[in-house]
Amino acid sequence: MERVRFYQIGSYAAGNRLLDGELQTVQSDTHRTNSLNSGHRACQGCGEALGARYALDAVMRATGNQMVAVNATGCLEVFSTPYPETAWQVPWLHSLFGNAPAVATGVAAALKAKGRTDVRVVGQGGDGGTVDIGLACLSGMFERNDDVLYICYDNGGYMNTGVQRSGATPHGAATTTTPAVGPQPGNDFGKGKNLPAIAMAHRIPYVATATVADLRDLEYKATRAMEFRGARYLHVLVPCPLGWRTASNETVKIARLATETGIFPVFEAEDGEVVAVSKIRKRRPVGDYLQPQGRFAHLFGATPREDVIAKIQAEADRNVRVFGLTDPEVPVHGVVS
Ligand SMILES: Cc1ncc(C[n+]2csc(CCOP(=O)(O)OP(=O)(O)O)c2C)c(N)n1
Ligand code: SF4
Repeated sequence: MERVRFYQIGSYAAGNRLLDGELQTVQSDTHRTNSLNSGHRACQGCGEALGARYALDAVMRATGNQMVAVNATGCLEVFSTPYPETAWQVPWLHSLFGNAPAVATGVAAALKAKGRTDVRVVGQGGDGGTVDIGLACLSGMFERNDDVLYICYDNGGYMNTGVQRSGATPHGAATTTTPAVGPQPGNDFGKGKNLPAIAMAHRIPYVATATVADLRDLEYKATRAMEFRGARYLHVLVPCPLGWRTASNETVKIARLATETGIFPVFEAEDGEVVAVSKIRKRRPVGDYLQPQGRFAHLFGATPREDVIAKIQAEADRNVRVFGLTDPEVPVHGVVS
């Protein structure tokens, strides 16, 4: 007898239709935009493709389909728009690698000048485009409090051009520019940027983090962001099977391990202050997250690098302490189980 298969587990797409309309997820709506349509050329299991579709579909619903997206150069742009084709079913622009926040600002300004404040603007890009080359434009967008939601899809490297290190590459990870050689293999400790913290320091109305492990939470945060006017920032952890050297069917599992270990804190902040965090119900050691990833394989060889793993554990411990990820006193938004 053939085993019954349950498709879309965890996507809240099918069974969710039984709920009241108000409570239904965006993906359960058969009339949703499907902003990033099938036929694009992302790798199998690409977290960025998954995250972008959920985020933009949610924005489309929140705005009554009145939205323009501006994309930085990177995988999301390249795999979705091989000329003359496009997988986007929303108004979408691409200009350069580093100027997406500035172009998004310009689109918002033009819409305002035309009196079209009903049309909302989303800027988006990978972590290289956002935390490195695009940071000046993004900081300006934050400082001016321009009416744009900017979404960073963080896969921890410049994946489109061959897995080079970015300012968001995790410490100890091997990339093509931080190889696993020498006494301190992989990406240097003590370097890099925490962009959600930088965004919060601008005291913009809304900053949030999310992962593709909790797609309902991602939909919620994209929707919530559209309730604010002014600059908003959403930082989404999106595993990349190619660059992380993970199995393509483990993208969601790996993202979940990032949250369960405390490596990636999931929270919301308003006007620079944390207002909600996703709690970790059962905490796991960072090794559970690191070991399935080829980019950390050098830490688990014949002589495991316990010293490096301990440093990464200390970073996770700090996140848990700073965000109160296991502390019942800190306000709860969701639960990471
Ligand atoms: C000014 C400029 N420098 C370099 C490039 C080449 N380039 C295109 S995409 C890319 C990497 C994008 O990385 P990231 O923003 O992290 O997005 P990902 O591909 O990882 O999603 C680079 C370096 C470019 N297009 N423009
Ligand atoms: S390289 Fe990574 S980010 Fe790019 S399409 Fe493949 S899985 Fe997605």
